Amino acid sequence: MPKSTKTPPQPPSRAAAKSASRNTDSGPSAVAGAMLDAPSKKMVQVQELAAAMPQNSTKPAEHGFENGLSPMSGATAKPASRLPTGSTLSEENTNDKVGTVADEGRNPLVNPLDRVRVDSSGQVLTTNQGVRVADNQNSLKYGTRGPVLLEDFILREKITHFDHERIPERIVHARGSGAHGFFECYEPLTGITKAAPFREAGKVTPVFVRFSTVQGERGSKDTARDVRGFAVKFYTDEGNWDLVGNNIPVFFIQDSMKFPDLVHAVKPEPHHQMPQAASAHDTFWDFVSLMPESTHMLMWQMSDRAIPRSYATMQGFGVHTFRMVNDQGESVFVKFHWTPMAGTHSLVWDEAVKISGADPDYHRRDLWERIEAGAYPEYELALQVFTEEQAEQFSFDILDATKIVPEELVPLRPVGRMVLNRNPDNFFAETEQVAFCAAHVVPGIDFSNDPLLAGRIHSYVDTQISRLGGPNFHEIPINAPIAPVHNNQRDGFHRQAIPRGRVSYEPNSLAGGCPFQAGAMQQGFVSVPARIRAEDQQGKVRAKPEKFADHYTQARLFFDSQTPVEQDHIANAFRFELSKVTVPAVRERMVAGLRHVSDWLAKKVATGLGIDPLPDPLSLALAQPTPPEVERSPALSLLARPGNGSLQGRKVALLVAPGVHGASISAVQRALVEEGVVARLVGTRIGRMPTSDGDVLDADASLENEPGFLFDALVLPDGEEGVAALAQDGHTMEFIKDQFRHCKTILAIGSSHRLMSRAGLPMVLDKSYEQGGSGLFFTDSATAREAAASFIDAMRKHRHFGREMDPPLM
Ligand code: HDE
Repeated sequence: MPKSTKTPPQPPSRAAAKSASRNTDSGPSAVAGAMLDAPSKKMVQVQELAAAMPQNSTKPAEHGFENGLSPMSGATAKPASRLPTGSTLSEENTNDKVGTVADEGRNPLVNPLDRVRVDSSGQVLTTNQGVRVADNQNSLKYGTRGPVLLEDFILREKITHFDHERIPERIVHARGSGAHGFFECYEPLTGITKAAPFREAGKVTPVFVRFSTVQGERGSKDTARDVRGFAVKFYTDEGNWDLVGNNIPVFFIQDSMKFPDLVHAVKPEPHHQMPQAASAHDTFWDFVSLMPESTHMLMWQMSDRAIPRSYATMQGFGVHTFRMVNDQGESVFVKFHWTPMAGTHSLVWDEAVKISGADPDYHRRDLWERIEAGAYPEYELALQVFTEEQAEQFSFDILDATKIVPEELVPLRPVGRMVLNRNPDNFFAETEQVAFCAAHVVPGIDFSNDPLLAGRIHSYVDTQISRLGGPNFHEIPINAPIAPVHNNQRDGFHRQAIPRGRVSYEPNSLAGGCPFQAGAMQQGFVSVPARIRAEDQQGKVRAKPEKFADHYTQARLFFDSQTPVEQDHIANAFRFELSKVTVPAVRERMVAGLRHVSDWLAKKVATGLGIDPLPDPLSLALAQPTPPEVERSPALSLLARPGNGSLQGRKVALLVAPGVHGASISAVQRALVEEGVVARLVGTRIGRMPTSDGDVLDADASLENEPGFLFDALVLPDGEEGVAALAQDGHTMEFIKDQFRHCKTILAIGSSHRLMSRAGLPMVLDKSYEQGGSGLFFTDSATAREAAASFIDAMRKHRHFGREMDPPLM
């Protein structure tokens, strides 16, 4: 063999190494040895780090089905020091702005919000550049009466910022309110899921929750008849999990292909932008009456579920079937249910309409005030867990979002509680900028093949890009996870992270392979290799499974499971909504569809709309659906969940005027406050007023500014002079009538029974009402405190529907 003439690379001389280490292009063939100073040390260590990964050792493992089930962790190499992975040697030059060198493995964007919370107490006003503003009253002018100068950078900065203070509102769910809180797990669920929040008993995970309406714009009323969003962001220690649900467990449509159509139909009509925050218009009913799969959802939407009393008294649902996955990779199907500890409690329609005028912020205010008062809204999370094999036996398809899994078929398993105990500091920064996303899942939670869910997995990230101005919305503090974030995504509008180093790709050797893929062993997210049933026909198709064509069985189940009062309310809601429709054919088509739910319902609605004779039922997409497992589910009634009896956060009006009897009204107020009730003295005017027994009461609300329908119950005072003053004020009569009409608990002390008669209550003299069976109580001043106890107990029933009349007599 001929002797090689090639000379092995020689380490450079000290001078050559020093020189080479200062270049950013080209370089010598060998860099070992001569470590004189930081640049040459860095050059040497970069070479060592790169050499430690001579090839992409995990490349072969990227192939094959098995790897898909359990991907490998990425290869890493440890640098000799922090030098080779840094962007710049000048990082040691710190100052007040750049701060210090990044701590190893740190990403402060995922730290608590403290780092961005601002408190201006005792601080001087500045511009956005931190320049102190000497005069915040005047623009810069040429003389006191001269023209304003373009040079006024302070004015221009202020106005420019103001010009851009609004961002596009959410296309749906624009109107909403949020709160921080926590989720606490009752017991480890590791048998079914490895998801971080369910790993151990007592484990606490921070959450941010946003409740919303769907149809109305950002400034619209809270008490519209509408579905409520119930979106929970869990900041788990393994990443953010968003359970973006609603307060109704089913949806209008079965495939995301129809979502833009649904939303276009329900939103204000495009030509005149009316009506705001209402589904009671032509295009909505035209669409849904042509989409029989929406019938089940319509039953819920026409029920009192769609007009909750408070966010604290409504249920929440994940809607779709999801999967849970354990450490062994075994998966089960799961449905998520939130149940309010305070019980479910709704408004009645007449009340909702009036509230929307007097207090469009009714739910927002209620949520805020409850939290400020320490009456924290609390919900229990329960799961319905079932296997793929069980699901295949069900009479309905679990991938169909217009179907529930009845509790009688798969019981609820309580797994934890959520408490909302912290109001945001800033509505815009937190509630408006929070970006929920149905695609945000963590290891242990996975999707089913629900075709509605699939569209959502795409939609939410996409919408944030235009709403929040680019792809970096995850860095907005409210959206940033508490779990570490390290990846090679870079740049884009409003980027905040300042990544150290020059590596923004993977595989790499120049950052020692970091950040490296976690693989299955280090809690990386691995999708469940969802099974496709052998008997299902394979191939790409645009079609629905057969059971999706059963449009009415569960609509019937829901309707038949309601109490008579609730059935009446549903019929009345259909009547109201359809009466607003201007096209008779649309009304008739809807009534024809209702015939498949209940002929009683169809007839009642038709009568209310003057439709006679009853139209023939619509033709069926599936003539003989599989018989259902369950035909009645009492759990579907709102009245089935009275809650823990707590009255915290409920509002009671105690009417006052100069000359009322002070001691008795104060005694009742004390009893109410002890229950956590917000008991307000509502006067003929606000302010102090003398009582007949020599005391002074201070009314903090007036009959004018807080009308009767804003309160959950009413107390009328004793005292001749005071009662006479109240009787002179027409507001008092409206107050009493609304309280009566809305079936609320009323306590009349002493001579105030005269106010009830004057208001025209028909049954005041009927002794049976004295028993409190209908929530009306009469007492003397001397026994007011004892009567308060019965009054409070009756309030726990929320309402006394025995008094309800349609149409109302007054
Ligand atoms: Fe949404 N939905 N949605 N949705 N949704 C949005 O995301 C969408 C659906 C729900 O408080 C949008 O950030 C599609 C069902 C809530 O910020 C958007 C489809 C359920 C919220 C979007 C659905 C929901 C949204 C608008 C059919 C109950 C408010 C702004 C495939 C399980 C979250 C935004 C918050 C918001 C798309 C259907 C719940 C456009 C395409 C079903 C609670 O991405």
